[in-house]
Amino acid sequence: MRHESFANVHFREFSTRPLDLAVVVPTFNEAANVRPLLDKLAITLAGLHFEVIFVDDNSPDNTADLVRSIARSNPNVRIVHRIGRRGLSSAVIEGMLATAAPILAVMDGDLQHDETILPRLYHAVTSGNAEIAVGTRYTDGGGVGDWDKTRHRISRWATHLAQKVIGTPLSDPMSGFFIIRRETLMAAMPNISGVGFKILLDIVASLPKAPKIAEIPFQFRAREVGESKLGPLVAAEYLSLLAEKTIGKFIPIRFLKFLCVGSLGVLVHLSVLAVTLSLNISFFNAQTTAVAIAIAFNFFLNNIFTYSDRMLKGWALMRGLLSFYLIASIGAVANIGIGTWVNAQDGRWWLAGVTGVIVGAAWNFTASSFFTWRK
Ligand SMILES: Nc1nc2c(ncn2[C@@H]2O[C@H](COP(=O)(O)OP(=O)(O)OP(=O)(O)O)[C@@H](O)[C@H]2O)c(=O)[nH]1
Ligand SMILES: [Mg+2]
Repeated sequence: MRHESFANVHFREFSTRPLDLAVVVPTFNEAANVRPLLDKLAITLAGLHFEVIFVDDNSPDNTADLVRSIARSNPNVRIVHRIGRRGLSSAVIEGMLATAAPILAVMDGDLQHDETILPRLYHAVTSGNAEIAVGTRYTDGGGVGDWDKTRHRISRWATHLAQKVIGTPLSDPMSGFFIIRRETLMAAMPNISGVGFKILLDIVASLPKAPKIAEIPFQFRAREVGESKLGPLVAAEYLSLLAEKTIGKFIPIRFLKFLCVGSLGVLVHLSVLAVTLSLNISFFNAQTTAVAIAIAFNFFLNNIFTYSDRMLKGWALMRGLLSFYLIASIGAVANIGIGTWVNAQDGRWWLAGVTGVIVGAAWNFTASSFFTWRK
């Protein structure tokens, strides 16, 4: 079998030599691409002592089992198998932290990245010219193959946004194909966000000082087997990453999301109040109904938006709703109590109102992140 030869030759020749390079490959449903990728890497990287680490999020097509079966007879192939989690960036981070190699390559598992530029990327970082070497689709010689107009436009727009918002020097900040020195990665780690799918942008924006970057153009190949994972979630997580790398330095993005949901909750509250009052119900009953509905609205929206990474389902969802009702009730008491106290001290009604709201929101956020959506 073809890749057994990869196993034997590779291990026999290099087992006494220290590791030069690790290639980290995030996968989700890429079983059909695993063997072809290993064969291509064995040819391109012949001469280097490298290992390939697949990080698989429990793909239904059993990519992880396949990699494990190859790894059994090939110590240069490894698997990090994650269960109950998704996300390309966090997968890549775990793969990079799971190896001892001094130089780390990251590439997709679907054969879209042209592996033949890996030696040039490797040379760029080992020669001392760069700390990060990136395969780019947006300089002369690079390209995106047969993308349709819409995808092209979205990608260009997202690239501009990253360049404007973060001021990154990368021509292709969305690229998932690069090689980085271990020290450079470790310098970025304390600030890394790990959200979403754009790990290169995350790393570069997390470094305390601008890294030396080399860019090497390549043609992004068309995907032949397997399915793309692009979709609205990828787009939403991209915007979250940009927010985290900008205003996120001053205020937690999760708290901002919580406040956005809370503001919508106020609109829901007022709408329900208006409708119930128009039905000739007493104010007390109308207000109680509005509060109950607004709290449930906040809970469900926070569950899919603010805490999408810890989303509650089934019975946990019901338990979460109850705990959120309890927390929000305490928040309301704190809001009223503190507001009344400030009003008595200061006399400015609006200041008292705002202080009550801030204290209530901070309590709701902190308590619910500990009890309702605990990690
Ligand atoms: N571990 C892990 N890998 C993922 C996840 N999402 C995508 N991947 C892998 O990351 C790589 C890039 O994902 P793709 O869906 O191919 O993204 P893309 O190349 O930008 O998009 P296409 O051109 O449409 O293929 C592939 O190897 C995927 O299998 C994930 O949630 N977890
Ligand atoms: Mg792809």
